[in-house]
Amino acid sequence: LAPAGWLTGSGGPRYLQLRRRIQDAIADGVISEGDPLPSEREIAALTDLSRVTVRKAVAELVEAGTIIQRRGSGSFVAPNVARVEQSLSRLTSFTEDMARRGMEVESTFIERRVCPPSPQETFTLGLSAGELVARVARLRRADGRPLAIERASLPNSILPNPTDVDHSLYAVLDRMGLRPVRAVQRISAINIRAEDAELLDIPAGAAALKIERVSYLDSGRVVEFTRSIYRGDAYDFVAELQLSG
Ligand code: 16G
Repeated sequence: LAPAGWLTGSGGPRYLQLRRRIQDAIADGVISEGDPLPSEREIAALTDLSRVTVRKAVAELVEAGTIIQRRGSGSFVAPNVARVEQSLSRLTSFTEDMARRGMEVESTFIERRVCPPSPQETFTLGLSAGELVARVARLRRADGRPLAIERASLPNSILPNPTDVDHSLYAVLDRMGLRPVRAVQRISAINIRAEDAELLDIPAGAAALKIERVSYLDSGRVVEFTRSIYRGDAYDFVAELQLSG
């Protein structure tokens, strides 16, 4: 193993010194995004620190999101992801939001079919007895980076062919004159489950936002019930508040 000069130095409690040196090495570009970190054992050998000290420094960096640990393959410098700032007051689509930022959207379909609704879909979409639901579930990327998983359910009477959704769901609704004009959105914090984490390329259990959107036509009819998982490290939701009076 080549001696890594950036791992040695002095000042303050030992694990904090090590933590700072690793942070400095990242800030200075000595090691960058996606680079593997030497193993705890290697760092201990290189620095003459105990493995307990090394583990403590690394654990703090993992906690801070600077380092990512993948079971079986070690530790890596976390990608320094730019955050997307998203307004909470405009009823726009993912495609429109990303286009406004000059970003290119790609979607991978996870599910796109007509099927019997779950009780929650029947209730939320206000389906009549026997009415089917159209489901469109997608992994959504902007400029190649996976940002969200969106699972949309619509009354089959509104979306007869979910396979019509090849790019933007709202563009399809627009064409049919069924673009929602109002929506209620609920945002909650979650720790992402393993299968969603894998799709979004983040560690299982990482912080994420679960967003439920129920959208309505002018007539009051529900158009969509969408459950989305957004990466916690990629999104800021911003709302403007006004003093009511
Ligand atoms: C947004 C909406 C989602 C909607 C989608 C349509 C949130 C949390 N979700 O991502 O409910 O179905 O846009 O996007 O904002 P599309 O027209 O690009 O398919």
